[in-house]
Amino acid sequence: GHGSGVIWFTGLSGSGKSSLASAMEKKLFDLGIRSYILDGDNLRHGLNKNLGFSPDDRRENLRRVGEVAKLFVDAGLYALSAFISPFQRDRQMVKEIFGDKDFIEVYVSCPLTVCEKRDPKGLYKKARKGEIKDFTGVSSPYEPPVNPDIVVQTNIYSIEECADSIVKYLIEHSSQ
Ligand code: GGZ
Repeated sequence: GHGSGVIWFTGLSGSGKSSLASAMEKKLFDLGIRSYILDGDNLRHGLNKNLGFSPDDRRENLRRVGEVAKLFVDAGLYALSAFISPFQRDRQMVKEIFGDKDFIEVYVSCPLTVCEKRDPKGLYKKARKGEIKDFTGVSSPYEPPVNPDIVVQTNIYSIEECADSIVKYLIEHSSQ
C-alpha cells in the first residue's frame, strides 16, 4: 500500500474526534505507519491564532489545515485531522486539494444531546447561556457529510472499536 494520506474527522464538539485521532495514531504506529495529529490544540493556538468561529474564519481555518495536511502527505506521513469542519462546502474545498485515494472522510457521528451531556470542557453549557456565540450545534449549524467514506457512531461503539473499523477500511482500500 502507500504510507501517506489524510484521515479527516468531522463531527460535533465532544463527538470524540480527538480521542479517535489519538487511538488511530497508536494503531498506525503499530502497523509501521507514521502519522501526525492536526487539531485545534496545535493549529488554532499557533498558525490559526488570528481566526475565530464565524463561517469565514472556519473556512480559512480549514483551508490552512488542508494545506498543512498536504505538506505532511508530501513528507510521506498520514495527517490525522480533527476539526469540527461543520460546512459541507468547506470539507469539499479541502477534499479537492487531494486525490480521492489520499483523502478519507470519517463522519464521527454522535447525537447532539449526547455530546452536550458529555460536555468535557463545559462549552455547551456556556453556549446555552449565550456566553459563546456561533457555537456549533447550538447557535451555528452542523451539516452532516453527504457521502463520507466511513461513519463511526461513538454513542454506540467504543473509541477502540471505531478506530478498528477505520483500520479495517484502510487495509481493505490500500492498493499494494
Ligand atoms: C465550536 C468552539 C467554539 C465555537 C470554541 N464553536 O470541544 P473543543 O472546543 O475542544 O473543540 C471545539 C473547537 C472547534 O474548533 P475547530 O477548529 O474544530 O472548528 S472548525 O472546524 O469549525 O473551524 C471547541 C472550541 O474549539 N470552540 N468556540 N463557537 N467550537
